[in-house]
Amino acid sequence: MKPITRLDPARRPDWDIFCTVVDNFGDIGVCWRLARQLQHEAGHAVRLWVDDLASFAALCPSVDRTLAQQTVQGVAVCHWPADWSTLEEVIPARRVVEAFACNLPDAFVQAMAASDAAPAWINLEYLSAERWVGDCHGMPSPHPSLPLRKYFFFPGFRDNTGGVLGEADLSARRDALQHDPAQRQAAWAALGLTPPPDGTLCVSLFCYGGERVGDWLTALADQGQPVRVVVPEGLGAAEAAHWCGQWPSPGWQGQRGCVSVVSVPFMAQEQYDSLLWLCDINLVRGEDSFVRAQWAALPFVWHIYPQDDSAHLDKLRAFLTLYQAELPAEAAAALTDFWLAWNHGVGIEPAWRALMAQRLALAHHARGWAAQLARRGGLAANLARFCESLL
Ligand code: TRH
Repeated sequence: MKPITRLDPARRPDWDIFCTVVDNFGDIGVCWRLARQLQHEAGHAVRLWVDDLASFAALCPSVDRTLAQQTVQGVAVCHWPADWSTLEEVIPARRVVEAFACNLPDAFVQAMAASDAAPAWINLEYLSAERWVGDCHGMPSPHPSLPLRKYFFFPGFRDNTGGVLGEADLSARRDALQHDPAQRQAAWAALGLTPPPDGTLCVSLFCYGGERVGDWLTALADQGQPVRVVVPEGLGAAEAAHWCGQWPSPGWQGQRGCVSVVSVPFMAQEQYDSLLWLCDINLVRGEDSFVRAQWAALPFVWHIYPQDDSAHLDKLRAFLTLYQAELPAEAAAALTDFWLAWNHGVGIEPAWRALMAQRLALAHHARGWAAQLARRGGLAANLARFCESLL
C-alpha cells in the first residue's frame, strides 16, 4: 500500500474517528455509520482511521483497500498504519473519537495535548441496555500525565445514555420501501430474486453459525408454511448449506420441504438494510445489525456476540427486560424463550413454534419500539452536542 505522504494541514477536519477491526464487522460497521452521519447530516468534515480496509470494503464496496488515503461518500478515509511514525505530522481534529477503546497512537495523543485547545476526546463504548451504563455515560477520565481528559460515551436505550445510531430519514425510507410494492420488487431484484409468492414467510439470517442453524431450519420445515430464508455469505450460510445438502459455493440455493434457502453475497450496508425491511422476521447478531433490525420495525432475534465470562447473557437479559416492558406476557415469554434457545443452541424447535404463535403481537410491538427509538433522537446528534459542550 502506498503510504500517506502528506495530510493537508490546512484542512484540519472537524472529527477524527479511530477504528480497529477486532474481528467481524461490527466495529467498522458502527464507525462508518457514525462518520457518514456526521458528514451528511451535520455537514462536518470527518476523517476516519481504519486499520483493516479489507473488512471495511466488505460492507462498503467503494472502499479501495489499496489506498492509504481516499474520500468515500464525503468522508476522508485513512489507513491507520501499524507504525504511526511513517506518517507526516497529523494535526488532530477538534473532536476525536476512539471507538471501543482502540488506543490512539501515542504521537497522536501528544499532538492532541499540544493543540491550542484540547480536543474533545471521546471513547465510544459498546452498546448495552444494562442500567449501570447510564451512570458511566459522559464520565471523564483524566490522562495520567498530559493535560487531557477522555470522556466515556455510552450508546444505550435509556434517556441517560447516548442513544443508538439512526439516520434522520431512516424511518421515512423504511416506510417507503415497506409500503410500496414497486420499491419492494426493485429491492428483491437487486438481491437477484423475485418477490416471494403470497403467503411465504421471509426471514433473513445473520448469526455466528453452529448447530442451531440446522435445528432452526428443521423447525421451519415442520411449520408447513412456505418459507424463504435469505442468508448472506458467512458462518450462518455455511451451516444452512450443510442442512440443504449443498456446498456453500457463491450463490448456492437449496430447497428442503417447504423451506427455500437462498445465499446472497455479503452486501453493502444500505442493501442489508433493504433486506431487513423486506423480510417478516430478521435473525441478527452483534451490535450494529441488532440495532438495524430494531429500526426495521419487525420482529427479530438477537444472536449476541459471545463473551468468555458469559457477560453477554446479562446484556441479553437487560435488553429483553427493557424491550418487553410493554409487551403482553405470553409474547414476552415466547420471545425470551426463543432468544435464550437461539443463544444457547438448545430447545430451538418448541421455542420457535411458540414464537411463531406470537408473531402478530411481536410485529405490533416492534413497530412501536422503532417509533420510540425515532422519538429519542440519534447517537450522532447526541455525540455532536456532547462534544460541543466540552469545547
Ligand atoms: O459482525 P458482527 O458480529 O460484529 C461484532 C459486534 O459488533 C460485537 O459487538 C463486537 O464486539 C464484535 O463484532 C467484534 O455483527 P454486527 O455488529 O451486526 O456487524 C455487522 C455489520 O455488517 C453491520 O454494520 C451490518 C453489516 N452487514 C453488511 O453491511 N452487509 C451484510 O451483508 C451483512 C450480513 C452485514
